[in-house]
Amino acid sequence: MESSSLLVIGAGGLGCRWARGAHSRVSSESDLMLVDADMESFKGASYAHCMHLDPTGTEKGIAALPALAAHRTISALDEIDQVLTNAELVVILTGLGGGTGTGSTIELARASRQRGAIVVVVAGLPFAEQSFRSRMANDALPSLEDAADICIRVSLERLAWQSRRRRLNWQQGSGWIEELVEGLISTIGKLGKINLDLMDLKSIVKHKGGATLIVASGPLEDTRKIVEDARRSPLIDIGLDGAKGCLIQVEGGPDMTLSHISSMTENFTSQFDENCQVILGARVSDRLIGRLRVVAVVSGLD
Ligand SMILES: Nc1nc2c(ncn2[C@@H]2O[C@H](COP(=O)(O)OP(=O)(O)OP(=O)(O)O)[C@@H](O)[C@H]2O)c(=O)[nH]1
Ligand SMILES: [Mg+2]
Repeated sequence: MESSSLLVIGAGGLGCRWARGAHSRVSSESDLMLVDADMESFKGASYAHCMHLDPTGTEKGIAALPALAAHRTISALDEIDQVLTNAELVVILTGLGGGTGTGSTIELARASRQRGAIVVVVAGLPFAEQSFRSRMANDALPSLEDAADICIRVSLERLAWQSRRRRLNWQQGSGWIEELVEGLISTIGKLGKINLDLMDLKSIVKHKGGATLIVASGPLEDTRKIVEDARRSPLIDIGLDGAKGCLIQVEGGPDMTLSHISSMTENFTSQFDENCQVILGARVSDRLIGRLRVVAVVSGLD
């Protein structure tokens, strides 16, 4: 797959921070686009396609005005289109509840999809006590879910809580987001032992209902523990039981055998719908000796 067929987009302040972190892990196989009304987000990112949604050049954001951000995104579509032309998979990261990310993400998702790309949105949801931001986020979610193929909600509260529990600061919680994006892009973008590709992802995302993305890893001999971790997603409280679709990639070192792969897959999918469509891929990576990693897109959730 050509590098330009995979595109990571950050929208708004938090989205750009997440996207830069995620892209740094997959920079050789994907492009990066940053969209914001605040120049701060582009500092030191000359390698990225930067879309500055501010005609005056003086703003620090479009607080509380998603509609204005949407309008400015639409006005910039000619330029954005040049980056989207070859994109087959577009991953958009954003934090909902501000003006820029909330307003532009919907338009970016819509435009990418219209041009034939599969669109995965990772959307951070504000803390419940930020009632104004939460309301703005909730108002945007239905259109966003409609515009994207998969919309993965990430509770910022849960992210912060998980980070504290593991004695990381809030910013380090973004490591999980980076791992999700890296997992997705490396699953789709690289050749594996059993290869997965965009057609597989397309057939999984068409199942109706909620969807989520999961990454977990652990020692080769303890697939049960890895599956337990995978089911307890750090990012959002969502049950996987009864899932109707699952694309799963198992990655391990040269010491991984077919029995590791099948034990992992059987464990992971055991609570899913009996007619669940499971698409399996596997990949060997030298840096994973003694370890296994699972990356999964699970769909058709109630
Ligand atoms: N906990 C926490 N939440 C954050 C942080 N930064 C952003 N957020 C959340 O992420 C959401 C989006 O914030 P930003 O990305 O800064 O907003 P934006 O899209 O740039 O929008 P405007 O600046 O208003 O145009 C907000 O609702 C906040 O709840 C942070 O450092 N910590
Ligand atoms: Mg901002």
